[in-house]
Amino acid sequence: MQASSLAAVSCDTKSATNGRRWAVEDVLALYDMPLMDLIWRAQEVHREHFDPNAIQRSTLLSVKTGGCSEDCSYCSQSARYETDTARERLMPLDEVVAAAKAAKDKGASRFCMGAAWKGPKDNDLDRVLDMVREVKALGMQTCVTLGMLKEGQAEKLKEAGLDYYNHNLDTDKEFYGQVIKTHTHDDRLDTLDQVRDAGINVCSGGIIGMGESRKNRAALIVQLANLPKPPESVPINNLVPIPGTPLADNPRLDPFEFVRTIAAARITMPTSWVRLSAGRQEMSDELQALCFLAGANSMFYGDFLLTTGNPDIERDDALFARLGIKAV
Ligand code: SAM
Ligand code: DTB
Ligand code: SF4
Repeated sequence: MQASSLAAVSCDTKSATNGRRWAVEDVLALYDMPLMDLIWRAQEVHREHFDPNAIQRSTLLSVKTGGCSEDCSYCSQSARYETDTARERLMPLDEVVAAAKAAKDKGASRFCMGAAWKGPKDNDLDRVLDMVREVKALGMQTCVTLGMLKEGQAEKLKEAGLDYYNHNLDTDKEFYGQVIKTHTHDDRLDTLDQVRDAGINVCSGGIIGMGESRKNRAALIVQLANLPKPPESVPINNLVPIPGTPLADNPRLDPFEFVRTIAAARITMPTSWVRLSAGRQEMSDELQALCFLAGANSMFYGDFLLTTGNPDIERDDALFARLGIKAV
């Protein structure tokens, strides 16, 4: 490795294993590296732990859409903003299972069911448990994102066969209150503890491009990497601007800053799957390839995310073929 521009960064690749505590300054130093050096460093870490030509694919389904009590400034599903997203009840089980089967047939290995709740009521959770059992029975990995959990709910999800619970920290604790006022960063951490204690894999990441500073982005990465155990899966979402929400007209982030964030996640969480998440539809194939080079090795696969679009399957399949990437 050419040491010159890398020397300023205090940890070396070999010691960047899970268990290390990161400081915001360490991660800011990663962000400050020349992009080519940063990507090289991320590649080194990536290749130590993963096949660099394999990408995991999850398909998302919004099983309960809109009407959410929370005020997350980016979200199409908050009842507080006038968006184009129509409110829908919890989907019937057979429709969810049919969607999961279709996703499996198209080549997704995990099915992720999302609900626009602050958290699930016990009777709603019972219906989601049936969904988890039936999707698991198809031979797929299961994931749900249902908001904040109450005591005992994570254990029920584990018993039903849940593999992953997605619950993002979303942004730096310092910036959180500027984006969301109806719950706190500590509330999010509390649910992550419950998920971890129940023995479910943790999927937690964030959104960038919401007007946060680079320091806020570095702090988010640090807060994820310094969890007692880093999340097994780390989604990095680029803000999808939703008309009607407070962030609708937010200035777009420099795409290279997105790539840097992926690289920082890869380097600080070497054994985690880093997911190139929302915002892919607006990205060129070349930008996505740069994200994979920076260490992203998982993505959402299917024409829709929750309420917004995702690249269609044909485009993704063609991209994988052009890059020589295999799906896992
Ligand atoms: N209500 C649950 C919660 O907040 O955890 C689950 C659903 S919520 C829509 C899941 C995640 O989607 C959020 O944590 C956020 O990271 C992401 N998300 C929502 N709207 C987004 C947007 N407009 N752009 C990018 N990511 C978004
Ligand atoms: C995650 O981090 N991103 C996904 C999933 N977890 C649930 C959701 C992205 C939502 C993008 C906006 C929408 O489609 O509503
Ligand atoms: Fe509700 Fe989740 Fe959207 Fe926040 S991000 S408004 S909690 S659905």
